[in-house]
Amino acid sequence: MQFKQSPLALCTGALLAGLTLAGTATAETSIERLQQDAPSNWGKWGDNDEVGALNYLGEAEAQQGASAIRSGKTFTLQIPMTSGTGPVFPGRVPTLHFMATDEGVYMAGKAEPLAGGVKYSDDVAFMYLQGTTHVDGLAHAWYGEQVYGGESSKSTVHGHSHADVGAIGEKGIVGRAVLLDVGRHMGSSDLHRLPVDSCIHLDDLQATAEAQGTTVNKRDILVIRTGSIARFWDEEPDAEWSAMNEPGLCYSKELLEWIDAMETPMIAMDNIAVERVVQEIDGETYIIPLHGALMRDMGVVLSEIWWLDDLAADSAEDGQYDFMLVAAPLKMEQGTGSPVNPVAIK
Ligand code: UVW
Repeated sequence: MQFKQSPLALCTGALLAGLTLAGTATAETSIERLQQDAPSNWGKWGDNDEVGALNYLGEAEAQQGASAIRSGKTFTLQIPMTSGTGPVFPGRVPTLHFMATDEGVYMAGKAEPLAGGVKYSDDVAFMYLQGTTHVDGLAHAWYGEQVYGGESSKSTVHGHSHADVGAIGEKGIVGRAVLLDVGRHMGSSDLHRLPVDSCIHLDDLQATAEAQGTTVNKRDILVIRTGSIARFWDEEPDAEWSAMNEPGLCYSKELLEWIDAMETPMIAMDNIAVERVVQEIDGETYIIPLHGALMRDMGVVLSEIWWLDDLAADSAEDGQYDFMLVAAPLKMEQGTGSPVNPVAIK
């Protein structure tokens, strides 16, 4: 499976499709049929809600997070932003970083030091907002003609007027998180990685928690490690690996029902899409079906491309898999997603 069009071309195509379909009924899609009896949180937090399951995180949950702090050790969980390179979803390009002002500009006589002699540098970045470790706004993925909460998918045109990432930036993400190191529990014995093409199911999460001695509480943020994203920095890159065959969660009704019952506010992972990008369900091929189920229907916030290897190595050593998580996406108004550098405090 390959993406042959750029997202911009896809966007234009979608707009054209929208124009030609105006006024005509749209055929029911496979995901619409699949999700008919699946959990939905539309309306649970009011008609205009834009942050979904993050509503589960309040003052009590922030205190739960603080109670998980034992040593005070901190870990930053963003990958490095290196100009022109980095793991991104197919069709996106990594961040490009340019210097606008530096010593070279002064040397060329194109800028003068400020009065008194101070000089300064400036820079500019061109970036997909999902081009590094990021949090997705709830309207970032949808199916049919409605985004999270039932708002029209036309609310995404020219910027999200509903459920943008700015709403999540406004709220912030603070709570108790648990690391489920599936890569260590079920993966290779040296790098503790899941093989390509692995599907993570609910029983894998539960077995990992049990092996770690970790209790997953209601309203915990789930941080799931596959070991996958680290392959990008291997000295000898794994030719087998691509975004399309990365290990990730796989769709099942049991998984959705467990996440619903656990009141999970957010799922963060060290892969490109949280889930296996391409999945076979009941003999049909789906691409990112959990984005439809979790994000659009349940309002569960998804966050990807996390750097978890240092935190995981430390947790394997001290046996502490719960921690306080603080993550503040940018208040990018109308944005689909935002870069984030989450901080775990143990
Ligand atoms: C897609 O998977 C399309 O987007 P994201 O990486 O933000 O989830």
